[in-house]
Amino acid sequence: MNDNANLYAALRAAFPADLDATAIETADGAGAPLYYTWRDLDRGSAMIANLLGALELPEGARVAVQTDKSVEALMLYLGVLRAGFVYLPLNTAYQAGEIEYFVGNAEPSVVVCSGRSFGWVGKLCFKAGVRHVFTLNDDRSGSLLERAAMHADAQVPARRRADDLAAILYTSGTTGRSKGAMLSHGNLLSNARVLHEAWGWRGDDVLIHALPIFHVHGLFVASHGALLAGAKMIWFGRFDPRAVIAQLPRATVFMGVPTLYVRMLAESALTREACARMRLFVAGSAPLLAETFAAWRERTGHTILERYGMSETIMLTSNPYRPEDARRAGSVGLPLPGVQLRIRDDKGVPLRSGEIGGIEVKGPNVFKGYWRMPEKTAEEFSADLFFKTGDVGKVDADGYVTIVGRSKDLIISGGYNVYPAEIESLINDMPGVAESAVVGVPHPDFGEAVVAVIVPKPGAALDADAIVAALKASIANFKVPKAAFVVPELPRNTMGKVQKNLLRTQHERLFAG
Ligand code: MCA
Ligand code: AMP
Repeated sequence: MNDNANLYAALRAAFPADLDATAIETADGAGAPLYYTWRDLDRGSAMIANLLGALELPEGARVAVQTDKSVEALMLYLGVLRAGFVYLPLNTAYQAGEIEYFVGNAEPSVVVCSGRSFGWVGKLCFKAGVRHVFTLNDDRSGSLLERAAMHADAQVPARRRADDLAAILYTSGTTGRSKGAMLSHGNLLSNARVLHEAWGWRGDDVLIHALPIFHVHGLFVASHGALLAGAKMIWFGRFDPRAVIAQLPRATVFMGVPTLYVRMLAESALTREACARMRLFVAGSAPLLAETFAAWRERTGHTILERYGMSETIMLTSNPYRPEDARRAGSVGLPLPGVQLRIRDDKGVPLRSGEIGGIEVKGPNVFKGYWRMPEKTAEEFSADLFFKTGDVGKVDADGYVTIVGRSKDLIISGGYNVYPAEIESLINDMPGVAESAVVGVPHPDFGEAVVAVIVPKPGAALDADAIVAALKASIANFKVPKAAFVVPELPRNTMGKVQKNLLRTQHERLFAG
């Protein structure tokens, strides 16, 4: 069996000897905590794998999942890996238009959604030819578990090669429509092993898991970290700063996007005593402000370890674990072992240390390409097969990487990515709109907030609030502009290109104070 590169086989091999020890303890919800043992994870994921195995799905079938966070949803992920199919997680905020695109593009054989969205998800899936639609709720109900319960609770992980596809994560990459980043079992396992070493994971660690499990940060970095260490997780269905702080005295590791740290700092219960047992706070997915880094150190005595990654690459760089004072505010640290990282200008000329240019990377963690988009894939790799991240940065003489901006037109709000082009095209299609520009401006809670600037057609009277309300009805809530303005025209340069930098400057104090 040891030549099976199925990621689940490696995770399972790391489970502790005592399978009756607690693997996951739930920490929110009205009721008492639930305790899941390692045996529960193994048996639950086996039953789901056996159910999927019995559906006679084609090789490489995609299983798309849009469910609330629950331990059973994690078992579903593990079950898909075990069965050797391809896991496709979807943000719970996505609405019909967004899901329709993903289903049409990925052509999943199985879709799992929550019971409350079955009406519309089921309808669009059956229309698109999806054969199996199951439900899974965060209270252990739904047709997925009912059906899985009829299957055996033991299963041998399907034989997979390191290069075989394990997951597809939709991201907009540098431009255009959402693209499915194809990650292999080998991509995921090699990165998890590197982080295991780099961050000193131990069997007696206790991870507070408070991130969603439909993106790299919560699904791979956090869950794989704990599973591969055989370490316990305290599991939050949703982030609640007070409830998380109440669990800190029992924990050793926490991971969050910067917004989570900002919200915890706003609570007086966050103290040195509360963090006495903690050994590691990790931040990423969006820039951590130097002031948050400093305030956290001041309040808790701990230095946040910032790292940098992407859906296409999983984790790329990390500040040092030891010594703690080698972690730098404003830097994402050093390339992880096995990752080659270079800075080049827009003509492909390599730059020296301290010079600013495009960040390009290569390594066993870098994805296989975009799902069914060979041209897009080719565009985003250099001739010598470095992936062009679309992030702009520099590397200091001592190897520390700093991200100074993005060449891709991307807004990161509370750790979620928003592509201005998507929002602009929806606004531009509304009656009376001539054109629009969507920009990100500083926001104290979300880091960046989405702002729309809209130009009416001659003679049209536009209501900015009505435009925002219409967007709210059709797209994921985190993409909806926090403010919108109707203006007579957009600022343009002599080439006729919209000067978004001027709009950003104009609105940079909108959410200040
Ligand atoms: C919620 N809202 C937001 C966001 N989240 N607005 C802008 N940006 C957001 N991220 C709005 C909703 O639209 C709603 O507005 C109101 O806030 C309350 O919604 P609710 O769902 O209750 O919000 P919340 O529970 O407080 O969520 C905030 C959050 C969440 C906990 C910060 O956004 C979150 O979990 N973010 C983490 C994202 C993440 O895991 N990213 C990792 C990506 P209204 O009331 O007007 O409707 S992986 C990645 O990037 C790479 C690979 C990496 O390096 O890790
Ligand atoms: P995603 O498409 O969700 O994988 O988001 C990846 C992008 O998030 C990267 O290309 C960066 O722009 C950004 N990102 C991730 N981690 C950091 C970080 N620590 N600092 C700044 N930006 C980050």
